[in-house]
Amino acid sequence: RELERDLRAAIADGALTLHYQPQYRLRDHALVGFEALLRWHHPERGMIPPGDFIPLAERSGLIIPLGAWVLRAACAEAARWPAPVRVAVNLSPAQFRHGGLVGTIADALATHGLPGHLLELEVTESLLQRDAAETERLLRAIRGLGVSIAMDDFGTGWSSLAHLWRFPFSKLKIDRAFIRDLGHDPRLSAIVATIVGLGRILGMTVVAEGVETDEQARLLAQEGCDQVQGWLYGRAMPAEEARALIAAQS
Ligand code: G
Ligand code: G
Ligand code: MN
Ligand code: NA
Repeated sequence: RELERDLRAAIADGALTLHYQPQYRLRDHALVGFEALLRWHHPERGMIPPGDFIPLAERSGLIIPLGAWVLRAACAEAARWPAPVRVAVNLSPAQFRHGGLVGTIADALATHGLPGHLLELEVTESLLQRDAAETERLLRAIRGLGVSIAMDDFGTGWSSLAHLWRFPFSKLKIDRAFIRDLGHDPRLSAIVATIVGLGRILGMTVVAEGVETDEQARLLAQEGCDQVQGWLYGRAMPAEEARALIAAQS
């Protein structure tokens, strides 16, 4: 309860910030995007990681104003970047159940003058669990804004291939659970190769998350993975650092 009150205040007084983790194309190491990740600087408890307050925000309904804030802040930032690099924003299923999501996204783009193709939204497999028809309608409306949609944490959730193929995803993000032991168990290389092949057939870009070692990167390149994200390449960083990184590469 107390944390909920604090979170409500944090949204109002700017105690929340976004950090940005870089994403690279594996083929030529071009910087292609950043994933925006929430950070909460709590006055007494210090830095609270999103895993500790996103669930609370989802339960309390605060995810609606919070999610709208994240969309606006990410679009505002990306609109100022010195080169056309895409920003990815995580969405909770609750944001899809609440009316107004498509309008919120359109407003965030329009307000800051960010072209739709420079925004990507990350959703998890749990989104596909309920009311597939309505979810598909919303995803298509979002695509209509030029915005791309990524399936996050792919392979860990309710990964029904029956749904995957007909939803308008442009990207699959292989969950880091698969990447962690890559190189220790050849079956994981086979799983990665299978996801890459699936992505290719469905016309989706495949990204590996949680890449920490050169060996993992080597195996991912060998299996034809398109993009990478992880500590090997860069941690989530404050906005100024992300901007400097883009400027340095362009
Ligand atoms: O930054 P970190 O790896 O601790 O993020 C933990 C989790 O919190 C990730 O799974 C990420 O998807 C989620 N998360 C981070 N920022 C946001 C956000 O703005 N909205 C939502 N819904 N989830 C987020
Ligand atoms: O949206 P998602 O839950 O995938 O958010 C990404 C999370 O993964 C963030 O909390 C981020 O801090 C974390 N992360 C990003 N790169 C790495 C990595 O290379 N290794 C590990 N262990 N965690 C990572
Ligand atoms: Mn994500
Ligand atoms: Na993820």
